[in-house]
Amino acid sequence: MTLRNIITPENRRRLLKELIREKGFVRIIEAHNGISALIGNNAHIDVEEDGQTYREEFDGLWESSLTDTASKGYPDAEIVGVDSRLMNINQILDVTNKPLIVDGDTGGDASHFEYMVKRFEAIGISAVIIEDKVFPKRNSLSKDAKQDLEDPETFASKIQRGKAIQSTDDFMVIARLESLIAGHGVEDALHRAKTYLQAGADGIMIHSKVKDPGDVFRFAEEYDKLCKELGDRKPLVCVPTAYNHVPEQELIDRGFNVAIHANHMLRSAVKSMENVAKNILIHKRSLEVDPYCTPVKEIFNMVGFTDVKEKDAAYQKQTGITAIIPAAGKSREFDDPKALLKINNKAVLEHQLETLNRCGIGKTAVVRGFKRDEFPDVNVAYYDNPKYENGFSIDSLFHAEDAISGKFLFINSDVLFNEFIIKNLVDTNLDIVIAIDGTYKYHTHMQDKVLDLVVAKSSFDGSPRRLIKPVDQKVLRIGKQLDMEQAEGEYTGIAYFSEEGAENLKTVYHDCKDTEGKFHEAKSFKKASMTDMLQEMIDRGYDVHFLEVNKGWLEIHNPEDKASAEEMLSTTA
Ligand code: SPV
Ligand code: MG
Repeated sequence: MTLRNIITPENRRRLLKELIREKGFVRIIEAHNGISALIGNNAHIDVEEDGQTYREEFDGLWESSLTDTASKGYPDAEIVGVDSRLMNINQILDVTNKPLIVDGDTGGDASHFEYMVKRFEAIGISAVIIEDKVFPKRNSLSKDAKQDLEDPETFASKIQRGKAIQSTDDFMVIARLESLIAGHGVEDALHRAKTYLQAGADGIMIHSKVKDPGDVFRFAEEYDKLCKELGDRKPLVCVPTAYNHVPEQELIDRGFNVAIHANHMLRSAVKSMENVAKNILIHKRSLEVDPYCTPVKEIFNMVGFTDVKEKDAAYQKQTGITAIIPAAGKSREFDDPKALLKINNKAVLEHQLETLNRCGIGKTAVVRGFKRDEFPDVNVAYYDNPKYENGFSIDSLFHAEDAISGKFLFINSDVLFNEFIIKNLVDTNLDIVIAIDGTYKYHTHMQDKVLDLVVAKSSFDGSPRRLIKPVDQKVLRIGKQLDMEQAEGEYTGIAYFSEEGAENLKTVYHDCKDTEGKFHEAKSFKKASMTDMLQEMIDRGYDVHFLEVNKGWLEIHNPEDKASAEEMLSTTA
């Protein structure tokens, strides 16, 4: 889950203002660490109304000083510093994609606040709320803690200095009035609201610790008049912890734009943890607390462990595969083995290895012959075929028979290919599947070459081509002496064998090894190429599937191909 909630700091920062503007009212849930933030961010319910279904969720998150400090086992009295708060804030930002409002306590003195604004804005926080108490403040919900209010002018100047530091229009500095908390009444709150708005505050939060919302509502009514007088309606924020019997709609009707459910994620977790801890002590085992515990599987899913597992498995699928490249023979067109031809200063073999590495293919075996000593010192298992002139690619492949001990990719030494060809071949999960290209008919530059063509078993059932799956695409005939018009495509020289496919290939090879005379299109079995072997397997009833790729590969057949490969690689580098 965690990698799924992705947003840039810029996009997140502007969301709060946008949501308030669009919706008029936003609902915010407290978070104090990664997991509480994930839960708050992703919580939703589907509501049915008049035959329509719509989704209810929170619009953003509140990083509370009370719950941040309590989650660390500390009192809420500005003892925990900004750096420690930022650790939790960053956890929250890491796993969510909704706007975050941070409880900045008093903001410290004006200089402290300037630094706070700079740091908070930079990481994508949408708003900081600072309260007009004297540093170090005490939590506002306490019945009997001392609550010293800051001089309004001093607090206004702090707001002004903070606003001067921010570099975007998106970040909000919201002034929190503690007049009702300190017992100074609605009039004092209104006077302070006016002073702070005139100093540049982007909104006002009115706080109260009593059950009766009367004063808060009276303030809201007067606030509306004040804003009219000032000619600008800035958002009004409430924290309905003490008066939580008031329904959301009433808060909306009374003119509030933001309601913060300020500590409920931590309080509910604490209650549940206490209950669970006591019950394990009572029952001397944990069975009885199972109903109060989220199943591990759900936690795995919530925090992205399931995704990690799935990606590991997908990667594993590829790391267990060996690529085998027969590169022993001479070529008529070049002085060097094709594997060693330099394409933009790098041998074809090295290009192949880079792509295989990117696909997570763990092992590569290369069969050398001609100019064997010139092969580079790279991370492959080399096998040698000293009598390479007597044989061809199947002969070379079976010089590396040890490497055919599970799933493997057979790759001609003269093809360059993209990752997706390899990944798609492996993903077919088929026993034998070859990559073919159906566009060869349009490639005039290849007309000097005798192509390895593939004729498909006619299984066309009328469905659009793009809907046909590789499992339905079987090869009927493969080789050079086929009719181009009947052919489905050209074999790219890349084939994938599952464990079973590899076993079957070995069985057929050993069965045919002593064949006298011609072997399909080859003069002798020694001279057989992969296409001859595949034809033999098809004739024996094994399925050979094909996957159409149509781009992303290139065979270095002659100097012109080498030149186009150089051009292609230099433009995609
Ligand atoms: C917080 O959540 O830390 C607050 C709100 O500041 S209250 O605890 O109600 O003061
Ligand atoms: Mg607080």
